[in-house]
Amino acid sequence: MSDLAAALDEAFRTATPIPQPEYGFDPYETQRELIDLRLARGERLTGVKLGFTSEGKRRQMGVHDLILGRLTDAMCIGEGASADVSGFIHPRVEPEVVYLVGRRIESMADAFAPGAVAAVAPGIELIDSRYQDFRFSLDSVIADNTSAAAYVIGPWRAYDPAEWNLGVLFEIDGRPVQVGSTGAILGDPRRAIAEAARLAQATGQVIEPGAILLAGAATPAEPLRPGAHVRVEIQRLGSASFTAAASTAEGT
Ligand code: OOG
Ligand code: MG
Repeated sequence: MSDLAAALDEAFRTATPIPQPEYGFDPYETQRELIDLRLARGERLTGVKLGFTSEGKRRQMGVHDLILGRLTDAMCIGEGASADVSGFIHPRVEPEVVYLVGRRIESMADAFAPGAVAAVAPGIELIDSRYQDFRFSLDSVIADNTSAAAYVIGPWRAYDPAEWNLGVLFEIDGRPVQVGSTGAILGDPRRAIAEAARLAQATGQVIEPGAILLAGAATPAEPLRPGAHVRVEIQRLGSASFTAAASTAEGT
């Protein structure tokens, strides 16, 4: 295993950020090693996530290309739940569209086949860079499993491809903090499954039926403070929310 994968895993487990590496690592290979460490501890893969699909996110983080990360069951926060966030370093939250993958995706052709997407839900992603100051290059954030930390999925609905450009309202403590539209995702979020297929194929992954796909935030991310109530509402799709339980380490 590479030194970088071991260092990122340690940063995750101890909530202690590390300086970002500059060169000498294979981004997707390091990500795979990092996830293998989690699978070896008993976690199970639940799906994949795209990153930097919207201009708002690319501008916020100073990057220019799409990235693919892996999700596990340990990252899932129940809809409406109160989640302990004391184990995160500098968490941020962002609104996501979540797709339920309906068939095995190994190639771009699979992504265009009928039934590739079975259902859709509103979601929230919690990202937490394992690098100091939440700063990274495209390669270093890929190695860090694209900052994936946790996710919430709201109620599933049958997938209707005609409903693709929908309003997004993102609220913290009942106040709107970001407003956008799902059309900001790749210019059309229906492209997400094909982009995920392309990146999965390029990095030697297969997306299994039943996997979830986070299509990438439609707006920039917001810092997550302990105690915050976070909610996303997507037109026609409904809402998802969770509450960040106050950090026990601070005794609050
Ligand atoms: C990387 C993850 C990007 C998205 O939805 O664009 C991402 C980061 O911003 O730290 O999840
Ligand atoms: Mg995201």
